[in-house]
Amino acid sequence: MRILVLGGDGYLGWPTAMAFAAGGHKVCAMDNYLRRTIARETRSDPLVQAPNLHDRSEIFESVTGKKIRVEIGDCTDVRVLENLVRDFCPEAVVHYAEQPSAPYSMIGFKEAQLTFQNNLGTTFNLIWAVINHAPNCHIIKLGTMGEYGTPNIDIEEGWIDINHNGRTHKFLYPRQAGSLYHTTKVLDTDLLWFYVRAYGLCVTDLMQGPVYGFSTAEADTDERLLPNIHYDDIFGTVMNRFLVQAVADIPLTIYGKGGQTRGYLNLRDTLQCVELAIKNPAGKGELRILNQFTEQFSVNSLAEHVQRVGNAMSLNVEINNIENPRNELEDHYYNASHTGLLDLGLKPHFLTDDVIATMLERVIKYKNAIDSRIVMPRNRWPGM
Ligand code: USQ
Repeated sequence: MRILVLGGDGYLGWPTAMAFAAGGHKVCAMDNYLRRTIARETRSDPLVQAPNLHDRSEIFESVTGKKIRVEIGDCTDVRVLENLVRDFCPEAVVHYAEQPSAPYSMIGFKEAQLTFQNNLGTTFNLIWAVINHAPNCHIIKLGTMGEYGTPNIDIEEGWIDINHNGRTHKFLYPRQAGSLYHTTKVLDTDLLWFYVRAYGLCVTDLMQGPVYGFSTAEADTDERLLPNIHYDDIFGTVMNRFLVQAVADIPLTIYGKGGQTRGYLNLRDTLQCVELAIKNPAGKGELRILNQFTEQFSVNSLAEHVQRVGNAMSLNVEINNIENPRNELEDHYYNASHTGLLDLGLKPHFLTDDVIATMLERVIKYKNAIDSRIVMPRNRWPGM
């Protein structure tokens, strides 16, 4: 298939591009280096500085013999995106081209505006590029479990039947996100749902939880192909942060009480899920929503697990409940359905002791590169 990966330089975008190219698909990876720019501006550099996208693609080709076409361009410019879609004629587009950090989106007006304009702008332009130049193309959009927030009822997979005054109708499950970043994803979903109804687009919205891990088939062959490993307070997701903290002798930074519960998944399972979505496309005129995670954990349980495995490896892992820089519930009900991807054939890689030990070993190799100044939260979110 011809697969276009928007945001192809990202933590998930680059491994996705490699996985499809390795699988024999024709892949084009597009990126405007927004994450690299923000990381530089906010002093949030990754553990290993990845080669630029052209160089990554050359290294990938030298290792595998397979090609990844690279386009450096900004999806908020509709002409750039339309030209690419017209030229490449994708049968599937995987859309990661968004500012992905909740903390960044909460710093102030400039950061909120960038997140809002970039995230909504890219989705809107992609929709129109597909309508005009590839109307049968399957859009696979990376949404987030954070769209649902932490309601005091079970979270369904995208949709819910509402019974009102004796009549029933199916609606998008209610969304109430906790950051501006997550709210842009709510708006993305509404935008896609409108254009699915209006133009019969074919869309899969993947509601993904926080991802952890750095291991993929390609990265395990050659470390120059590693995904971006962020551990700072802006781009680092909680599990990756804990792994780096454990290696750097920094007590694990549990925000507040640590009862915050989310659905987590291994990076390898992100790749599986996206592949399953592409192999089993949504129908024409369908917005299919799949909750993309494999296991639910509280922050406390993640920290205790890393501590136990780390200490067995002779690391001296401590835990510290620090003041929560975010505005979120720290003790709440959480029970989210996630059967759709399992039904499509997902075989989860669970968070076992071995998985944690392997990730810690990988981080230990780069211990000297850890910058402890970028670990603690540097910005407080506004209160209510
Ligand atoms: N947390 C800590 N200590 C830390 C970092 C985080 O206790 O040092 C807590 C947070 O307060 C939060 C939970 O861990 O309650 C998860 O935080 P996170 O930074 O791993 O995840 P989040 O900011 O929600 O965002 C990440 C990705 C985002 C994706 C989202 C999925 O950056 O792109 O959409 O995970 S979800 O969380 O399900 O919305």
